[in-house]
Amino acid sequence: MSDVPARDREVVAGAIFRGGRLLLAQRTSPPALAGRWELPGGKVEEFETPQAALARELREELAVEVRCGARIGVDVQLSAGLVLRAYRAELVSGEPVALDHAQLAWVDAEELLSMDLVDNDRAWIPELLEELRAL
Ligand code: 9L3
Ligand code: MG
Repeated sequence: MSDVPARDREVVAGAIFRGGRLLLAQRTSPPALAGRWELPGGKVEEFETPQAALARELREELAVEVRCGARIGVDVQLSAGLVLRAYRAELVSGEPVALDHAQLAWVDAEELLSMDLVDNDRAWIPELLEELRAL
């Protein structure tokens, strides 16, 4: 046993803005989250940076290349040892397609408020709205 507390494992999610809209993706799993909308992303692997993980996840899930930008919104504790963080993601190449989700949607500020977002991602609504309304 070590006296050093383990760092939280991180789940990264990407906020892609374009033309005054934000990209949301509709989950297919687990059953409790299927049908609900999220910022796409996933777990950071061991020895991987959050930035590299975001690029890998969005490549796997959306078939795009992104540049990971600044953090946006608060840290969301998912469970003991697992923390969810959102980052801005700038599209470098490719057009997002739903490889892992049911469908994608580009939403404006009003539409964001009407989407059935997963509970964890609702924590970021203030910053996402602020950004959308400034665009
Ligand atoms: N999660 C929540 N909001 C998000 C993302 C990308 C992920 N925007 C949660 C759902 C799962 C866990 O994090 O419980 C791991 O995500 P994934 O690998 O199933 O996408
Ligand atoms: Mg995912």
